[in-house]
Amino acid sequence: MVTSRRKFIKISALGLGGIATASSAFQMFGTNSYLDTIAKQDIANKFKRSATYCEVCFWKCAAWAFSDEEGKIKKIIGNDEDPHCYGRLCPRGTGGVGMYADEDRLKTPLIRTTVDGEETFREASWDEALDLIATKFKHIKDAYGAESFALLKHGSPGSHLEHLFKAYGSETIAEPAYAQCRGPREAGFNLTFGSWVGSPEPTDIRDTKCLVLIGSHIGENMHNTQVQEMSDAIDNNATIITVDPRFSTAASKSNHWLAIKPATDIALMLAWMHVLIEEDLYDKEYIAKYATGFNELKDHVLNFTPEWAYGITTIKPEAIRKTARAMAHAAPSVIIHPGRHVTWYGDDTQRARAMAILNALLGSWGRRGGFYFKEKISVPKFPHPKYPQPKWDWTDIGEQYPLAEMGITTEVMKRAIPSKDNKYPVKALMVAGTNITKSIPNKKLLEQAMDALDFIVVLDTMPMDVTGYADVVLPECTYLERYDGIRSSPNREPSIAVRVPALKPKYDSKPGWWVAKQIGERLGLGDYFNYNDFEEVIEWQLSKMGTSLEEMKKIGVKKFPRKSGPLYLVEGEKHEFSTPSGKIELYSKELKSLGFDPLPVFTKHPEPPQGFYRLNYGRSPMHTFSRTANNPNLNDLKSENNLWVNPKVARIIGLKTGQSVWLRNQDKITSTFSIKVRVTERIRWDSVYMVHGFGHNNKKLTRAFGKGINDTEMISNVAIDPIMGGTGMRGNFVEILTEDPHKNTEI
Ligand SMILES: Nc1nc2c(c(=O)[nH]1)N[C@H]1C(S)=C(S)[C@@H](COP(=O)(O)OP(=O)(O)OC[C@H]3O[C@@H](n4cnc5c(=O)[nH]c(N)nc54)[C@H](O)[C@@H]3O)O[C@H]1N2
Ligand SMILES: Nc1nc2c(c(=O)[nH]1)N[C@H]1C(S)=C(S)[C@@H](COP(=O)(O)OP(=O)(O)OC[C@H]3O[C@@H](n4cnc5c(=O)[nH]c(N)nc54)[C@H](O)[C@@H]3O)O[C@H]1N2
Ligand code: SF4
Ligand SMILES: [Mo]
Repeated sequence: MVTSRRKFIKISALGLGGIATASSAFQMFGTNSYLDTIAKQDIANKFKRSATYCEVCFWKCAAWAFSDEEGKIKKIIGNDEDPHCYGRLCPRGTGGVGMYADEDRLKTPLIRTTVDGEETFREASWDEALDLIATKFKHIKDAYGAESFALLKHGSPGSHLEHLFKAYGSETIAEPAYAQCRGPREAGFNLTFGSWVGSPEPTDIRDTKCLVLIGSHIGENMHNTQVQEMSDAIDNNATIITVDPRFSTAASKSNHWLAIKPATDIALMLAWMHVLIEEDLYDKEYIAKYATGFNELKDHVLNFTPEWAYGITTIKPEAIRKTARAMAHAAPSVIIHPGRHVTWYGDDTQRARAMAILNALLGSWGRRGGFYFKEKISVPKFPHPKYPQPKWDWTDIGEQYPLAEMGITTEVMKRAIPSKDNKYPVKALMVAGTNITKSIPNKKLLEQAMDALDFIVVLDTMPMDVTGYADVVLPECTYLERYDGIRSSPNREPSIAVRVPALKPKYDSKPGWWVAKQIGERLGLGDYFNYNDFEEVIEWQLSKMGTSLEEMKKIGVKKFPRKSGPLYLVEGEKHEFSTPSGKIELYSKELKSLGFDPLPVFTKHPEPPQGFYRLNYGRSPMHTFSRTANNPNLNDLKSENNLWVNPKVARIIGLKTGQSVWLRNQDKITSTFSIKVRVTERIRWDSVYMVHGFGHNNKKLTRAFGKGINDTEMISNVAIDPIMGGTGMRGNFVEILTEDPHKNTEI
């Protein structure tokens, strides 16, 4: 279906629910910069400000935390100089203070114990907890080798613990942000352009004339500057094309909404390639100069006509032709957005390849309004002895997946399950800053692994679900109460940002760097932690970078001039891509030699059986994964998720908006909690949709416990990407239960 903005307004008048939220998501950053400035100056005059960068999600916007004389945080505001936020935080960043204020926070170290035959936690001192952890580290090393102690991590605490693990001799390290998130797109773009997309994505949305979002739901996915730049691009009359089975916020802002049948995107993209080539719309000069494998691609897509794709995708041939022409018209200022959470159906690296190839045909990589060449400044390493060489590491664990470039969480967990031929046994686990029971699918695998592990230690700020599996729980203070590593990220121009504590750690919580150092020292690894305070590390690094902590405390963000060359390809100059051929590889000999399709191929994926609906999930603008559900400020804005159900389905089952239902999936897994229905045209009849991150099952999360359904619980069918080991999670089907299946059981 193709919809223009005018038509969209008509549709909303017909009663398509949720439009108010749809448009407001783009306004959540505020639009009146004059008023903003007054408010900012007012606050700046009254309160103490501390430089920080946000940890509510991984966009890491640089911000100022303003506190009063009593040390209370009054407001968190974006740093005007920051290329990650342009002075504006998203609602989650503004609500970050709730992480500090949450009275459910972990307050003291906890150790698992048995009282009257029942397992429970008892409070412990830091010394006792750290001594116990150190004993376990020593035991694992002596009994199995340091490699058998694995680290699953995410975010700032992860990097401190990664240093500890490497010093100790283990690189059995992984994070859900790879195999459950961006891994396939990094593999797909790397194969094609010889470069990862990375974070923040070097999408030149600011100057684009056409933005194509394939499942990428910017506007609900609140990655700050992408939302702001997209909003500007809309104002500048850029063409927005959204391919999504759901009428997303982005779809509501689009000139063309292609309501694709789920799991068929590769077919659509092959047809787009067909049109671009058949109608001679591709960038011939760019392809001749920079690419290889065009003839193979041309032959490959010869029969993939829009008529062929129509039968698969349900998108009309005229709509496919019209959108392909719109892209070509805007080229090279066009972006086929690579997406971010791309582990969908198991052929995800190939879908990413299709996106990369389309960008190449349109000549958008390295062009204004397409993708710019990012640049980052490297932060000097604080001196420490060389890390020991582990006997095996994450690469060996993931050896089955030839193009995995980071650890695969699910493979690490599989290695914890004892079996005769397990060459890489994982015996103990540290979890830092990731709620693996919600972020890694396949609960059965996780539970089996956690049952078998000798020891689990969790470092978190909150009593999240994962803490329930720990032997020792360590309370980290929030990002507002600690120093962390310097944020250096790739962007149009390199920049750095610092995080300085705005407040003293509340309760008996401690920073991640301190925890790593304390464990390290107990293991005789003091040389790797040759400082008293992390402040010293940052101070030393900043001095090497030509600035100082004093200066950074005042400015928060510092930009550096580009050194790597221009932002875009230069007319008439040669450019070598970091691929084996030095060119953009439309046809991948590397994939071919590894036994994979050298060009993307459409494969049919299973469809929901009778009475079942495909489980679709995504983001809420007010929340980040499972980490904010209990945040008092954000919980106030949205306290539970809803199940989006098409009116046709609602009619068949007899559902009404607001009614509570339970779900059961294809493997007979029943949801622990219920969810309230939202009947809406915005979702196709073959799917249901919910926001990820709700349905918490730890009662200690007093606001979030039992609110809504945890999508991860319903994801037991995982389609593994054979190229890089990503876990495709969108092939799960649920039936909707109107009666409480737990009526006679206690949860
Ligand atoms: N079913 C399903 N699974 C998914 C996704 C999905 O949409 N649906 N999304 C996937 C994606 S894209 C990603 S990137 C991953 C994200 O997965 P995770 O990184 O696991 O994200 P969260 O669920 O937010 O868990 C973060 C944990 O860190 C804790 N935390 C927050 N701040 C701090 C801190 O400062 N210090 C410490 N020590 N801990 C802190 C939180 O309390 C929480 O327990 O999940 C993936 N898994
Ligand atoms: N507010 C907020 N923003 C966030 C986050 C957050 O937790 N909260 N997390 C951040 C992170 S780490 C990530 S990785 C990103 C993830 O965000 P994105 O990369 O933008 O999105 P995805 O989760 O891949 O996709 C969600 C969209 O895909 C659609 N979809 C489902 N199936 C299909 C299909 O078969 N084909 C197509 N074309 N579309 C389909 C869904 O309807 C939904 O609109 O968000 C980031 N931004
Ligand atoms: S996008 Fe929002 S939550 Fe993420 S870092 Fe920026 S302000 Fe924080
Ligand atoms: Mo992600």
